[in-house]
Amino acid sequence: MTAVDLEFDQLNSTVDALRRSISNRLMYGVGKDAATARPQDWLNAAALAVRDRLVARWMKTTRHQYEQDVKRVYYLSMEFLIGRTFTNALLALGIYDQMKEALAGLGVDMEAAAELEPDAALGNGGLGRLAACFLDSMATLAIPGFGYGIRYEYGMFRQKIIAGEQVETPDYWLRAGNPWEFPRPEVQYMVHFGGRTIERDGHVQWIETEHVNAMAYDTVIPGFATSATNTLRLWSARATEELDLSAFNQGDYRRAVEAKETSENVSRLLYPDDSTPAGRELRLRQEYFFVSATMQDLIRRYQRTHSTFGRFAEKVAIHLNDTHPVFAIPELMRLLVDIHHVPWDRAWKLVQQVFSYTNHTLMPEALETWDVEMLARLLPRHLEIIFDINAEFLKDASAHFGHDVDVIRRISLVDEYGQRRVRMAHLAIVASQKVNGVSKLHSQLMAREFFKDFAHMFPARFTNVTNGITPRRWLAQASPPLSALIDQHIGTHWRRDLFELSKLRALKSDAAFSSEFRAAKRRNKIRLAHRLMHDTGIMVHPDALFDLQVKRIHEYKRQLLNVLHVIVRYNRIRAEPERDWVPRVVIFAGKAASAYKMAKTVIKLINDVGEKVNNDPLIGDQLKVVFVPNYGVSVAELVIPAADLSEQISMAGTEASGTGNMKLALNGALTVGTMDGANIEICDAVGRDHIFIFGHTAEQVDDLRATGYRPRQIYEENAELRLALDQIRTGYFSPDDPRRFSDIFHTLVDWGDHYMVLADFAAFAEAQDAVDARFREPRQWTESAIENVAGMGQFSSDRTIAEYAHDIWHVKPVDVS
Ligand code: GPQ
Repeated sequence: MTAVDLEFDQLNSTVDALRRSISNRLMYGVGKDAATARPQDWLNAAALAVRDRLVARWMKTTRHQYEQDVKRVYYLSMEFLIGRTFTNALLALGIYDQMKEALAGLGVDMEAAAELEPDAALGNGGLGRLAACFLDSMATLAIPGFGYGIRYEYGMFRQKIIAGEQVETPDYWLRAGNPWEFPRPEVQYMVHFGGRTIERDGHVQWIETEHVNAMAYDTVIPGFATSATNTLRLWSARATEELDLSAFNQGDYRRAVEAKETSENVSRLLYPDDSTPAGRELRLRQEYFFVSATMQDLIRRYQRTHSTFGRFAEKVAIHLNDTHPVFAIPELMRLLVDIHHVPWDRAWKLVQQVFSYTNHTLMPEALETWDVEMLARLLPRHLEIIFDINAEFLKDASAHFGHDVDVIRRISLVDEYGQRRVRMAHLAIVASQKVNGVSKLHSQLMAREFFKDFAHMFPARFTNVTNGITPRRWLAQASPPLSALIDQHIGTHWRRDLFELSKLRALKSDAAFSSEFRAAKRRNKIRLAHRLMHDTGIMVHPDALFDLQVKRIHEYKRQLLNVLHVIVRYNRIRAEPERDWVPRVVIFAGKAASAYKMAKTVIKLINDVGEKVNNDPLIGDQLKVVFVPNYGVSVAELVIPAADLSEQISMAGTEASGTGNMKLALNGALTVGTMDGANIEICDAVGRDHIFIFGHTAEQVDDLRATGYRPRQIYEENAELRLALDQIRTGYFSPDDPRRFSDIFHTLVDWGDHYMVLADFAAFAEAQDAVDARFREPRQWTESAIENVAGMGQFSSDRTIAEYAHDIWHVKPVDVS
């Protein structure tokens, strides 16, 4: 920042200046006066005052980007799981304390008001939250980037737990208005569907289509302690004609409105499926809708300063966050070839230079494919383009592999087994200059197993970029007590350089530091205990070990393994209630996809087990089981800082990376985990002595499957496990409906136990015994916790983004000084 900017910023950051701004914004922005304002109005007024201060930086960054004609990154994602913005923006601007005082002067409790802000929950889980962390890091590192996505009117559903079951309610997050966004009615693009193609004058035309407009909404993304910002541009569907006038004139008002409603449905709601493709027509429309608008927008931006496409690849990098935005590839081809009349070969070269793709899962059932017939109906021109790309690709592949029909069938962009389907991951790989996985193990499995034919053809294309998380939200904002303690000892710079945390290692045996460290954790546990009491009526003791498994409910993540251990522990305590057990609070949180029956049954089982355990007078405080409803970014910010133990227990080879594992370790929780995803790198970073690793490795999983896995044998041989499973099967936890959980039993014992829960059970229980033993030694435990925090440097999303910028996008920070 220049001296003048700094002075301007400082003037605007005083308590007085803020108080004046808030009063102004309340009056002229919200339209209320102090006498009638409700807390929500004050929050909106304060948010507008903050936004005003961001806008000055935003304009400046945009101007510098334009003047320096920088290369920009376009980060395309169907999901951005942002959470709340208010506190985050205050911390980024360095005006948290001033704002608190200004609001107090107006009679408003800032922390209470901040709780009224709804989460922007435009995502399902890890993938969407990763995109949000990336926006934060791109802005902080001054990487010229745009996030592009969909402005869903309804975000991730709200989860209520009623009688132990998940009940979904709609999340109309825009109800009270959204002070962070700027509608851009002047930025609209038409998006076409349906119709057919013809050839005229040597060019293909796509005709007789229906259409909908995509209108832009922009949100400023502040960088932390820098004047650099970025933009998140989300598209909202607008009917191309307000009303179908012919219907209207014929007196059919209902039909006139209906057509408008239908076309605007495309941005109405987020599909609540995590790692499972929805495969529905509306989903396909959503995917195409947002990438078409985005490609048109970025071409227009490029053409403002360039008259030919000669420098396109020097100025543009387009990143595909999983396969959901992959229609951007044929759409860019269509725009270049059909609209801008670039010859096919040249257009294809450009495409291959600008795109890059991140894969986020290898589970076969999670890989996205689209039915050829549906594509022919909805996107006929794109299907032709995909076929043409495929024809050329298969020629190259034959040249590479010789005429090996098996290989050709495996790698074709079109799956010809049964009903023909386009394989979106294959299209992404063929069109991208770089393809990456999200942890070392995941990237290895990708190149050596799942996409090995592609890796053989294009060895230089495959790479790894391990995920990361933003320390601003996940430590500075989520845990004020721990951040303040760290600041006192090593200064505040860790927020921008997380490797600074390694300095904490020198303090790990310092008795005074350790006891303050424990006190910080305890404050976070008390904060959570109050909320649990309030929300669930369950009383927990802050001195107990807080054991967290918080993530989407999925069989591969193995919440069932955790529940089985809880039941075994319960039985053990009941058998010897007088022994001095390590008291535990086992906390679960997470949503189940609305159509995922087994995941919903797991939620019910957790709640039924909790009901039994929590009300058993023999157990008392030695064991509590809590299901925290409506897991999302804000709930995560509350529960993660309170964790002692982090459960990362997916079957090895299934969790691409995980990012909750990083957030929990950063907050001083010890991990009990399998050698899966980023757990392996966390293990290396914190040291084998400070993490509890158990279970089959990915390789051992494969071997076990190859030699014949027999879960029933394990059931028969392990008495404790057998008792727990029999209790589930016979209704011990569900006396009102004894057969409620019989499918869970059979899935594990008789139907193959696909995720090898029983195979890892004994090792898991042993690891949990080691956890208890360590927890009995508070000094040792705290030392390990400090080692965890100290080792998290490499898991900052700043490191991740620096790698993408340097190795994949080839973009440099913009100079904003
Ligand atoms: N992930 Cl494919 C999602 O959250 N949703 C998805 O649709 C897919 C992946 C997760 C993945 O399961 C985690 O292991 C990763 O840490 C996360 O993406 C971010 O890469």
